[in-house]
Amino acid sequence: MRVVVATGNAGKVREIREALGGLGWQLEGLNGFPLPEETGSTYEENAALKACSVAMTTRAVALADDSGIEVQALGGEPGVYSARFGGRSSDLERNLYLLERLRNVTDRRAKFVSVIVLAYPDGRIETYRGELTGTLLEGPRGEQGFGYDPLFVPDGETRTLAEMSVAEKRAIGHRGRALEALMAAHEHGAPS
Ligand code: ITT
Repeated sequence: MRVVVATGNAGKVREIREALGGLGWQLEGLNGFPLPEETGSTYEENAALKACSVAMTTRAVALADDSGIEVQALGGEPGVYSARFGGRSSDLERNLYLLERLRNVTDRRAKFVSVIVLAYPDGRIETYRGELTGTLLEGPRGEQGFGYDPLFVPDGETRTLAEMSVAEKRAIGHRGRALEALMAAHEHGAPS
């Protein structure tokens, strides 16, 4: 099956390609197709907006991810607004802003959420969700991954997500879990 990966985030593309290799799908990039504005208030809504818009414009199956980090001490912020946290425009600036917001805060608990939507040109959609709980460090560690990975140590681990390979992050991570559920549903063809 031909599937357009409807994201402009290179880190997501790497993780999605690595995880779905075994399905034998032909994964294609956006090739200049625009993504719609994320006007939803949930990951599910925003992932569906992105996947449905690309499925309709390309007439192909489209896969989108909407994700974010929810910080306990910030009442769940930034959540669906993680890509625009504090109005900062780069991963580095957002990480510095998050550290600033958490200065002198001892409760460092946080949770990553990833929602994957597969949309078909006929309007059908499938939704898969994965979560990962952990704690936020007081400074970044590691060069791999993207976004808030250098600050986040998953529960039960000593390394940050940015100190793990793509395969290691997939095995325990939020996006890996959502993609795992998608793969289980498609093992013997598309779910009916
Ligand atoms: P697309 O909409 O083009 O897919 P985006 O980066 O704008 O890309 P989102 O709106 O879903 O995607 O924003 C999610 C943000 O949450 C992302 O930019 C990161 O800052 C953060 N994020 C999501 N998943 C992450 C992960 O696995 N590791 C680190 N940060 C992550």
